[in-house]
Amino acid sequence: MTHRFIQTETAKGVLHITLDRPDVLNSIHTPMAAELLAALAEAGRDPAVRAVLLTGAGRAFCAGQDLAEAAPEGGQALTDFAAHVRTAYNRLVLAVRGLEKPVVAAVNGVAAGAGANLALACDFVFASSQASFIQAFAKIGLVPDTGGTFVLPRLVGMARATAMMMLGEKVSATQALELGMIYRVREPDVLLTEATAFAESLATQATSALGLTKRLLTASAGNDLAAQLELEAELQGEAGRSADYAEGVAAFKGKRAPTFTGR
Ligand code: T3D
Repeated sequence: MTHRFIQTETAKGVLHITLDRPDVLNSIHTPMAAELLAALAEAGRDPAVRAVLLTGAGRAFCAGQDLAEAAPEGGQALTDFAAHVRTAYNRLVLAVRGLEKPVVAAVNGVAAGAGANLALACDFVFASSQASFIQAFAKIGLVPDTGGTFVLPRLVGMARATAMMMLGEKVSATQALELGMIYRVREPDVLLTEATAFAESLATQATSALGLTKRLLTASAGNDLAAQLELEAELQGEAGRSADYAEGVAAFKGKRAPTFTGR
């Protein structure tokens, strides 16, 4: 599939998605959101894809909503933000969280507004030591979206999330790591290589079990203990019927490394 505003390539089981509007710091407009949604849907359908790596072209990861689309000079502004958020950002977050394959973000530079929260929706966030995270919404009179008010308090606690979201201050990659917002910080020259190697390694693991694990972790936010225990039992039943479970146990007994197929 050809795209105009993202690049995609599959190699070694990893779908690489690069947000590709570097002149506007990969800010998201409607056509880019549609391409990203289509790529994530395809990742779910394609058994050859066993992990996804999301990054940005140029010096930024993503500056959030394209403000030239939202409020164009002399043009037609977006008037119904609620509808826009529902059709673009809500769907993107649900696509990332609903994709039962690991999604790794390689945050190569600034991640602002919806761009920051898109990164935080991913399963693993690698960030360049030059990267930063900005809950930019309050600075332009908007509220946080793209799942930020759900994810960020769970990652860093309510007090810090409130400060980030009400003050809109820049959080460096190092601070983000210390606060438990992200998984790894790497120097800019090795970020993509290391995040790619990590995603390729994930793509050799028991993909269906990782996908079910993701479903459990996502569900845990809304379940009570009894419901979560029941879901664990149900999904363990599913995992126990997988080819990867049979292979994992055979490999353990044979004292060899497993060769998982993802099924
Ligand atoms: O619409 C709805 O449905 C509501 C949903 C909203 C979701 C959201 O994401 S709201 C938040 C939107 N994003 C922002 O408010 C961030 C705006 N950008 C910035 O604050 C800064 O650009 C950054 C802190 C991210 C980076 O600063 P800096 O100094 O490194 O770069 P810069 O010079 O500001 O930007 C470089 C270029 O990118 C510049 O264009 P130019 O002057 O070279 O032609 C700038 O206008 C452009 N750019 C940056 N961010 C955006 C953008 N263009 C359009 N939309 C952007 N979000």
